Amino acid sequence: MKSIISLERHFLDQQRRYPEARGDFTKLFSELSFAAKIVSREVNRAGLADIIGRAGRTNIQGEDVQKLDILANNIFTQSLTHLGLLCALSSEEDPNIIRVPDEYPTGNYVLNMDPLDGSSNIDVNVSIGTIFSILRKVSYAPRGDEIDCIQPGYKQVAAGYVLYGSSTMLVYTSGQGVFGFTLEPSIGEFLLSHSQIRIPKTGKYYSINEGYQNKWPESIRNYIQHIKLSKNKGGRGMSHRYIGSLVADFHRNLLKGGIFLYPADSKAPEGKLRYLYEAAPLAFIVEQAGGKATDGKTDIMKISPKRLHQRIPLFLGSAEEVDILMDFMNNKDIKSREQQQ
Ligand code: AHM
Ligand code: MG
Repeated sequence: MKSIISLERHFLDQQRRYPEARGDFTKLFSELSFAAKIVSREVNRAGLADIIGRAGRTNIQGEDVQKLDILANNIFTQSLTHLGLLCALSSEEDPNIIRVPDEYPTGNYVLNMDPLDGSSNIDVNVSIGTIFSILRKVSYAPRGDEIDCIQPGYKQVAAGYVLYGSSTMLVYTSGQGVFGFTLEPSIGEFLLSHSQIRIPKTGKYYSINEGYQNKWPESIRNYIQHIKLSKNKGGRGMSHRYIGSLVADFHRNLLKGGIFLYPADSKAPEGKLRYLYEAAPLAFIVEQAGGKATDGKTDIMKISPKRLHQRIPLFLGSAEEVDILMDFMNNKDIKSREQQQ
């Protein structure tokens, strides 16, 4: 019989392989996954909010009902700050870093997160996700400083996401490949379902908001036109898939192959997505899976962010698809590349 590996057992196994490991990640991921299970339950019950009361109102028990993204922020923050492993964290929901309160011990890590990404999909029962990035503390401030959170992607020690989809999945990397766990609701455990995920070198899906076509730079317009008409994918060109939830679009492309694009455009000259808790963690994962991530000029992992909520153009996915995009962005001779293929 194939052995069933829980998230906890996976981390204990990993811990045994590295004698210097102190079990920090075992504890941190155990708490992260606990918070994810609670958020997953709340996301699954979200439709009932219409019946029992919505945000800003009280529910049937007279308790305040919080908006799901605020609720997710509180659940993750409260679960992660008491462990003694973090000194601070940052969140899309908070303008400043959140220091671990005085009553709890501090640790040597910080965590950046988007507690519930895909805000336009929250109220309509469409897949959404949580994204997180873990870094080592670099300041001398006992309870952390902004500079602990604002670090380049290559400094991440682990990153991951939780996808609240047809099932709930937790996918992570700590630089030893990418592992995916699926929540088995009947026993309430995340079980290893995807070991050492590799993104296909090429793929047939491209994900971009086509509604902004008129605002794209010319290189992106030409690229999208090219991949629609390209004869390379069995003569059919690439297929468009766009959910509007980064985690869901990324996850599909990770497993099936493809490319995700959120360029800078005339409406959002810096791009829309945030470096620290959207671009960098997904770049770490896609690179560990054999893919690539860029802002159009520089590898996402090599960029040094300057601000907590900095936005950035983001292109990531299968290595060969990102290479073709880069040829368009660098005005390379596309025809000669196609002839070589
Ligand atoms: P959010 O952090 O407000 O949820 O915005 C991020 C989301 C991503 O999940 C998604 O890729 C993108 O915004 C979709 O944006 P758009 O509606 O402009 O296509
Ligand atoms: Mg977001």
